[in-house]
Amino acid sequence: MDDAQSERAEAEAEDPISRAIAVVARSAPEIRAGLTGRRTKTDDENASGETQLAADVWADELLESRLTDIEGVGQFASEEREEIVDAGDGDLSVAIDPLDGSSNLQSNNSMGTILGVYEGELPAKGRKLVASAYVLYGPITTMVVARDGSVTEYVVEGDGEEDAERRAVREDLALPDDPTVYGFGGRVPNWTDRFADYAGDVEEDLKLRYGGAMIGDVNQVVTYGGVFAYPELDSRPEGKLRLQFEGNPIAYIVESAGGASSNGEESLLDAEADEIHQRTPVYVGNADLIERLEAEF
Ligand code: P6P
Repeated sequence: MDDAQSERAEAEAEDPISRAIAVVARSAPEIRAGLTGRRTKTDDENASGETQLAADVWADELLESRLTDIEGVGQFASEEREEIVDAGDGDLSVAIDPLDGSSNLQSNNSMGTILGVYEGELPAKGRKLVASAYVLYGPITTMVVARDGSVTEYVVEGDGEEDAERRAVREDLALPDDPTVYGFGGRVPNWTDRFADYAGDVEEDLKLRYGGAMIGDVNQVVTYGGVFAYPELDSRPEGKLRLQFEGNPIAYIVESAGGASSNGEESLLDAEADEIHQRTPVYVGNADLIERLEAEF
């Protein structure tokens, strides 16, 4: 590590937000390396009633121990845990989805880790985010970080044993002006009429890209432009995804990259946060596609 790198590392060591991001980056190759032997289902369910894989529990425990160790972090919350963890008297709260899309592990498809760093206590509105990031376990491991209005994509390299190296490959990342892809979750027969109408219009113009893990699908939108939705459903008007762990951090990234987000009425970042595991419809992507949705809802 040269002098500049060591100075940066020291600076990061001081700043708790940078340290939280660095912890997730450093842990990514280890999580990736640890997936192979942890594809089995446990007998337990998470707070959202989803069966946990061994990998969910393991990634959650790994990140909990490292993130709560950061001076300045006062609370830790995870999609995989019922309760918020008290981490001391820090002013920051970290909310994670340790292994988003873990059901894709069985089919060996992409998955992710999501991090939201909030000012103050949880549950919190998305406007309280001071940084957010996602790791994408795809053919390679990448990490997209939003902070101070700017988005950077890194390639994360490491064998899970050594400290990971993070190399910026796209800076000031912005959604392309011309959208080309869409990905809509939920079963079509369960879509509300108004979402089905919107989807019908979008499908005429864009190409379907839906892989069943939000991070893989959102990264398609961030890369090629378009829209991702896990919409309101007739059977589940509140949708499936969690505001604190998925909706807010992803909305923060997409809006920082020049896109827009919505819960059908307003930016996800303005949605009231009443309960740590509350669900929300999620619509993120190019601003004109989100404006069209809100105009039709
Ligand atoms: P479905 C994964 O379980 C997840 O939380 C998101 O990553 C993903 O977008 C969605 O659920 C997939 O849900 O109903 O298509 O399996």
